[in-house]
Amino acid sequence: MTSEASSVLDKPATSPISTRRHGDVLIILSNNPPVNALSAAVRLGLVDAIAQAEADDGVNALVIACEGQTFFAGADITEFGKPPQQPWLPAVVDRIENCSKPVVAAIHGTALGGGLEVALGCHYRVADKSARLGTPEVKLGLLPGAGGTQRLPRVAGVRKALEMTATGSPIGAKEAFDCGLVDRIVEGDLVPHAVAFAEEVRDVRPLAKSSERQDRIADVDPSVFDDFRKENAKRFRGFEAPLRNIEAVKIATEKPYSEGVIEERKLFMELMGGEQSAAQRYFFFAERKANKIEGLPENTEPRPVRKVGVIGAGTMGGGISMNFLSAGIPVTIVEMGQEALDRGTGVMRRNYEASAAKGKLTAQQVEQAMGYLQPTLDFAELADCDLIVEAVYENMDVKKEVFGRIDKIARPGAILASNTSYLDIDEIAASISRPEDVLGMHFFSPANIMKLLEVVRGAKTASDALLTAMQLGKKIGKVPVVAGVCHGFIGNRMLMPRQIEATKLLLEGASPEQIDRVHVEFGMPMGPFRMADLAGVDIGWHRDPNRIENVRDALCAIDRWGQKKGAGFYDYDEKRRPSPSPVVQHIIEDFAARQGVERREISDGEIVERTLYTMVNEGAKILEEGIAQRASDVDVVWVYGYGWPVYRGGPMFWADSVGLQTIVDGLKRQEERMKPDFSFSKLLLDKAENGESFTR
Ligand code: 3H9
Repeated sequence: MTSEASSVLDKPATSPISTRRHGDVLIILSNNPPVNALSAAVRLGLVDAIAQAEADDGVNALVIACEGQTFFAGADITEFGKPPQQPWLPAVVDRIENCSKPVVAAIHGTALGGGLEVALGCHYRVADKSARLGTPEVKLGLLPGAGGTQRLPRVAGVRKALEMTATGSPIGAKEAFDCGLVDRIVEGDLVPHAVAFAEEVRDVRPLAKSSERQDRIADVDPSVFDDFRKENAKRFRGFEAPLRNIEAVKIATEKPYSEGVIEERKLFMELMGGEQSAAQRYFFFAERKANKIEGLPENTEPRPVRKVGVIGAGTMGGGISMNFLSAGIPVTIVEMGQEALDRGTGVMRRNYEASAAKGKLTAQQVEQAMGYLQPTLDFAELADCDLIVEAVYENMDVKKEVFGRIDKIARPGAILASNTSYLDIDEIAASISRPEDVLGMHFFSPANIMKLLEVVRGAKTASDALLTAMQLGKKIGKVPVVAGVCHGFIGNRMLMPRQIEATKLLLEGASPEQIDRVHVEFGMPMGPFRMADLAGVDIGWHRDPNRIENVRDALCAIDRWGQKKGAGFYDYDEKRRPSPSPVVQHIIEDFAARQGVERREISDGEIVERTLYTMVNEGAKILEEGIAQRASDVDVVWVYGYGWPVYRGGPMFWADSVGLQTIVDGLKRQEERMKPDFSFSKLLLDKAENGESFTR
């Protein structure tokens, strides 16, 4: 290995790695904020420190620990795709494992990915009781590529290694201890505990090398791999990386370590070079970028939010409240009548209890969350709230009336938010005396579960109000994205062209099943018609069964309101399984005949062009108009709000993969059929013509 030579040549002036002695234990400390990613300088420093320990007869054991918020959170993702820099992480981990003196990892925060692999290279692992350990590479479309797929099953067992690598979910210190991944859990000052542990094991030989262990991988029933794949088939649908992780762990049980790591590397490089990992790595940074507000004046400070008011205890109001309650923020929830209030709070309690039944919460946590809730019929009780979220009926007059009431009650400086999905925030703001305090907080249903939060910035929204809503969103576990004011903001606005074209395609000859299948094969959780049935075909219906202007009206008029009625675009059996409906087919054909639409065979390709390419076009308009701050924000909205497959990055990243000229060509092919509903985004045309892209 050339690393020792390069350590002399390339050593940075200030290394993130430092060492200090405690008796005969050498403590190697990393300080590479924010997350101690294993960048080149860290890797180099580690190798040098190991060499220093080997050369020093006064050192009998080593501790590797990190300063700051966390143990190594993985390889440095910003280095991916750039020319590799020596020493490579796999070699660093091998160097640690082959150290002739015992090495103890002292883990706090999160030991993730390459960080866990470093810990697995150590001969022992001591963890703080709040530490979390995991291999999230799969979420980047990768697998642990520094020996992790081969060492982890040898240390933690095959089943645990499968779960950790293929799902990417981290485990807590206790679970890690129970499966053998951690040797000791400690509380309080971590490094002194790790040093004490190192002193205990300094003379133990042979050294416990993870790569040499056989006990956990011997006699493994080979059916475990297929079973695991089947159990998780739905979760892994469309993704390449989970399957490669399973394959790599299986190899660990079939081949010697030295061969296993070669296979692991091959699989890692294949994934790294693939489009899915590129999309997932892009998305990792897109999600983090979304939290950054463009043009925010320097020194903007968030307003304190100690108490939240929610108006409306319906499905949305209840779900919204739960987010704050779960984060320990008291909520005053207001309703018009006692019955609606009781029903709403009852649903919230039942939702919490259902989570407790699944083991996600303790009974005590349920009571604690519900204890933060103050239900009331009295609007005046909102007076001491720092943020008030309105979640009433989606109608401008109703919203204005509610805002008018809040205006009279809310304390000065309180942020006044509307949960509207479509309506004009500026119009609402203009109707009260303090437009600077008004913004949109558009939660997605079910609001206690869906991660997306569109924070809508009105023309007069104060910077500090916007910052507060964004930070609060993060605090309650959401992924907040800034959106400008327009009909439907980012997400729902892009849904509209899809819906218009999907409905037209029905009349022209496609079936709901065909259109839905194309979307599911693309990777969406469901197609537009299954989604309509789930959400309710009657949403937004004018409620007049004699006024039939489109297929949707016709379905509503005969009570086909979707899953809740057992019939919508599909028929549903008692287990809510859908089947094609001859009635619907008849309605569609009847409408086509009445409107003189000639029916023909529709290709899957046309469906993609008319429903997905049009979304890209709308996304481009959204960018052009400044409704979204950046293309990657559009992608974050669609991945978190509508289940766009993350392995395709989001609509704008996907458009770049397809090629913008190809998108434009496809739209031109369909332009005549889509008129008058369709018009081109100038930004899309310009970018395509200049060979540019949205996200790369
Ligand atoms: C790997 O290890 C491959 C190996 O198996 C094989 C190699 C051969 N690199 O999330 P936050 C940045 S793959 C570079 O907001 P939190 C992040 O972009 C890696 N940068 O903080 C952000 O920057 P900015 C496997 C990284 O407290 C800042 O740190 N590991 C990395 O909410 C703060 O991040 C993972 O996938 C990184 N690895 O959460 C773990 N990680 O401030 C990924 C973070 O400029 N990381 N940054 O926007 C995480 O899951 C979370 O960051 C963590 C902290 C839980 C650690």
